[in-house]
Amino acid sequence: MLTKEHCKTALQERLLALAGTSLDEASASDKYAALASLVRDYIGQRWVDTTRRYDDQRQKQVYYFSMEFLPGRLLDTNLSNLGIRDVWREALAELDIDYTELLSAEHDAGLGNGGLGRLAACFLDSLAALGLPGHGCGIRYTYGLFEQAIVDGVQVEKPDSWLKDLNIWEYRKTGKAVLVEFAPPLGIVKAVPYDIPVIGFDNRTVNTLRLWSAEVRDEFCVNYSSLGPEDYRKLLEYKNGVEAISQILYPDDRYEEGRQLRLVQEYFLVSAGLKSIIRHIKRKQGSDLRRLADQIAVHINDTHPALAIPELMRILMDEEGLGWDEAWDITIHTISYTNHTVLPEALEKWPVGQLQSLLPRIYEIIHEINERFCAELWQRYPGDWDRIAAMAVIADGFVKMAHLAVAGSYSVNGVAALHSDILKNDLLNLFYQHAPQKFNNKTNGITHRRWLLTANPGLAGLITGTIGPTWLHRPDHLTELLPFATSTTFQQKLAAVKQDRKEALAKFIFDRYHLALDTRSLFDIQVKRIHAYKRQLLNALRIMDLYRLLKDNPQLDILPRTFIFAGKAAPGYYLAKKVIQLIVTLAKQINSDTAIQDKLKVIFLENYNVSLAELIIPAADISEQISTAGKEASGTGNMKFMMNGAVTVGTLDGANVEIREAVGDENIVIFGLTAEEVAACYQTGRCNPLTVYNQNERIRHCVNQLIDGSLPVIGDEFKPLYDYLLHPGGAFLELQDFAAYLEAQERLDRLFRNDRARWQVATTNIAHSGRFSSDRTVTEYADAIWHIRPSESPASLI
Ligand code: 26V
Repeated sequence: MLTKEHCKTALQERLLALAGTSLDEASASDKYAALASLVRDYIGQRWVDTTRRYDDQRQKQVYYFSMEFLPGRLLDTNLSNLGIRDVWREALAELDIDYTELLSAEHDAGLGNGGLGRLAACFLDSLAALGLPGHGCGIRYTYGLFEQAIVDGVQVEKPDSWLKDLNIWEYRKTGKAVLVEFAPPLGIVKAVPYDIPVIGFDNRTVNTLRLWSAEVRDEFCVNYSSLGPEDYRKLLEYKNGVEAISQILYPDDRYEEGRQLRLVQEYFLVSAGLKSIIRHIKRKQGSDLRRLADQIAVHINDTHPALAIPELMRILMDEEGLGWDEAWDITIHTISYTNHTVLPEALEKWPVGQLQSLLPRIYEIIHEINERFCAELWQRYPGDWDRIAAMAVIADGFVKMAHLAVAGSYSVNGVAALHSDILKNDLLNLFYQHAPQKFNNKTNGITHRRWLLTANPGLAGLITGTIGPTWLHRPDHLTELLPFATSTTFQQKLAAVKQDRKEALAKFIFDRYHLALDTRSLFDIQVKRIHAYKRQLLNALRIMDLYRLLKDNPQLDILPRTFIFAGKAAPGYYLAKKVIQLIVTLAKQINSDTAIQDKLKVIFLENYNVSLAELIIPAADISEQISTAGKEASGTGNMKFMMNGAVTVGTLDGANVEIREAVGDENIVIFGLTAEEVAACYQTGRCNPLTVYNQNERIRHCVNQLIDGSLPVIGDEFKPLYDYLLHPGGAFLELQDFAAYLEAQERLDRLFRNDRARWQVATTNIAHSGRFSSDRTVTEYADAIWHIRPSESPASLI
């Protein structure tokens, strides 16, 4: 049993040993490093035991292959999962150490762009919490997603050198390196794994996130004496080329044709990952791989790791000597695939020539997969050339990665019910007709431990104080809060928690931006990547509308609102950057205008990442989830907000549909065109934004502000946004949904005037958020796709 006294002595000893410093002299990062290194001590034995248990029991294990993992900071979660967070907090307090400040010394692990990478991190947390044998496999990028700053109103990108100080959570496993082979000039590259422990909540499970780093081979440069100056240059060039593989995360969540380094990264990940898994299996369970699909499951997070399919074929045939049919049977029973987007610009396809010259053998195998697949289709649909061409893995000079992923896997899933339906009925309809049994839905989830327990300890405490602690293991038990939705005492406590979080966010904003917020105003928040389809522009337009109404009538009776935005734009995404510039411009104009009596404030917070999300989301009154219906595959921010008692205003898109189903119509504010209506709009070309613009004066006024000199910018800065909005068929139906959005905002205004109703809605949302815990999601994957079981029964939990 760890006591406060133990903690205090241990920390001081560790500070001496690690930093050679006493407590009074130690910096926040010294203290962070000392505490984190103690946590390493605590988990070592459990990690070894977990690995041994899986091996001894010959547990089937799942490997989650993903180009992105976005875990954020780990110290707080690790302490919490180990059950020693409270004792450490108290010990630190007695030593006069500010816990929050100590936590801030950790650099976010930001190895992902957004939802897809964060989902992978939530899944790892849930796998470990459920005692399930499941591990992550990714790339150890030297630079994570860029840091965003706003300079003169526009986004600038700075490198995120998250490894410049020691990364305390990783264990370099030199002895477990493998070789990955490319065609010359790249040739053979060494892949070195760095393992990060993934600690289960309140159990003894410690799983592994294995991140691969690219290095030159040891044998590479041998004979120094014979090297001339030219050779040195070449050597250096080669070394840089190899190391570039794991240098940067692509900061774009859209596909750009033929990015060679990206393809190199994708193959590097899958080849290193599969080789190390197979080596492990052979070592522990013998060299016969014919039962591989019963021993492991390999899940590919979108198509980015889809080369796992031909790579597994290659290993089984070329290295293990199996024939095609046997190898194929194993492969398509081992690999499962999740699709995360229907946007055409995010669907990967690689030029044949490029794949062929970088990975000749892999291309040969893909070619054969395509031949056999097309032959199978020909049997089934004789003469139907159009269908076969539309389904082929190789077509028009490209390898279509989604087609490869579907053809080479036994399970294909979408990430929310609506999205999975769109896959079946639209994007992958021909594949669905061909193999309906492969298709299924797994609605996303988020870990309630990070997004409620550690991000919002006040709310977690209130919940436990009200219904007891079972929700921590069983988030579905949060529904026990429902009877308290109308309780005055509970409502008052909930209001106090929300107020406290709003004040914490306001303090951060004041310290950082010198902007004072009215914490009694409604915090109306949209935080996520900046994308046209997510329609931050629609949000900005209604702020422009509201501002104009207030200017015309300063006595207008509205509830004061604070509009908070955050999110990164891909560096090459011109329009997204313009949207940021517009929001920053609005902030400048509105925040300094005394005529509106502080009724509105706007702020764009820089560098949205996991840690900032943990500060922002608990402070939200209103959660903006306003994408064009049918475009947001699921969304996961929507779940984080509801779990923290915010009211959603949203379209019937992604998981919003299921959130509405869970909470009921009266506890969410839905507006706008449905996915079907949107599809019809695009198909018939009936939805011309100009029609709306010409017919609706209020909207016209609003859009005109972009070009008529009302905004404090010089020149035509926002003409591109104006053109975008009015371009027939080009936009994401911002104007078509505008009136409905304004009406939805009025509904919200009415709701928030009624205190009792508003806290009832908030409580109801929290109570139903258990359904959106990733524990539920991961359990569904484990049961229906991976067929893995927990290795310890709940009874044996510590
Ligand atoms: C696409 C690409 C294309 C190739 C270049 C690199 C790259 C990197 C990222 C992506 C984005 C994949 C799509 C994605 O992030 N989808 C989001 O997944 C979330 C988790 O399922 C889901 O909640 C969001 O709705 C969905 O947009």
